[in-house]
Amino acid sequence: MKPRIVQRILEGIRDSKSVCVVGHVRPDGDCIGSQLGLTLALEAAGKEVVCWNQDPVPDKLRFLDPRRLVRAPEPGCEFDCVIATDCASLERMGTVAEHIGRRKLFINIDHHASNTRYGDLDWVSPRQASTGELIYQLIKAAKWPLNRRIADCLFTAVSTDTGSFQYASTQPSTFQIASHLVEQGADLARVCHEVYQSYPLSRMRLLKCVYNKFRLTHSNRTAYFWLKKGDYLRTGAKPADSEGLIDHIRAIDEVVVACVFEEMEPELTRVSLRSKSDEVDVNAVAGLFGGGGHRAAAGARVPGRPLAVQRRVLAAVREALKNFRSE
Ligand SMILES: [Mn+2]
Repeated sequence: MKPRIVQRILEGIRDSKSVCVVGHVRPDGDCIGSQLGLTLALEAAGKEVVCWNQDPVPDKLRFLDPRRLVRAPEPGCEFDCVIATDCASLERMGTVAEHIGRRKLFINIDHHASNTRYGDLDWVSPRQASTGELIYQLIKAAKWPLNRRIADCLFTAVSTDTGSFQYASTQPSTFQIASHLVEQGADLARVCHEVYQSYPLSRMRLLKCVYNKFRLTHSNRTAYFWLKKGDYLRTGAKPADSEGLIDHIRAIDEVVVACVFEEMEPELTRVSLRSKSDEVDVNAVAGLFGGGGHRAAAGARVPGRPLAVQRRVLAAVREALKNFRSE
């Protein structure tokens, strides 16, 4: 059984020759895996496809893109169809949004509850743990062939957005899809090695400074740390190396909410939030600052002086923690 929206998306794709697949800034495994998996599937279905992201593929996901299909956007292009994957809003696309105006159809495929439904066709399914699962369902519904390269991309998407099948968002269907992907030839050992077992030394230096600097507040229910520009300079780490560092403080027993403040500009802070409790919705907290995401993982970019930003965000977290009842 195909949901109506999937049928309409497939009709739109069928009527398109040129397609542009786009994703969000600072792409993660779900974004890159979904973008590339869909791009490869569309290519195999005979479409002219380009795959755009404002930012380059993070080093640890490069193995998914040996042909370097993911490129920076170019001006002056025209498309029959643009498909956004894992992108909660137009703003999340960054500069890509400026170059996709000339299109006939705009399709939005995503699993963020905060999605602003900016497409002509919006398939937003917050129940799914990853956008990769939606792309898998689309490929299956279309009966496009699913080769091992596509399987690698989609497995990476599912695996990374579920924290290796650990987050509460993981459903029985998540395992079923992952199982099909392994059947289709997804190289589990390769994916897990590249994604989880090979970090640059610079990231470990950054982690060292996280362990030195993290703070606890709200009776140890909130843990947070700052990443300043100087931390990157000193350690030689890249912004992509900060991915997942938050899990190290999230993992502290007493902690319910983990928070990372990252200096983007002197008066612009990127805030990442994680919640370990169903009762504490960090998507709502991020929403107060113009951001969004999921109940358990969300973020925002907040203007203002760093310490003022920290004070406001931690105050909002404290409010959200009032819903938390420890047993
Ligand atoms: Mn995602």
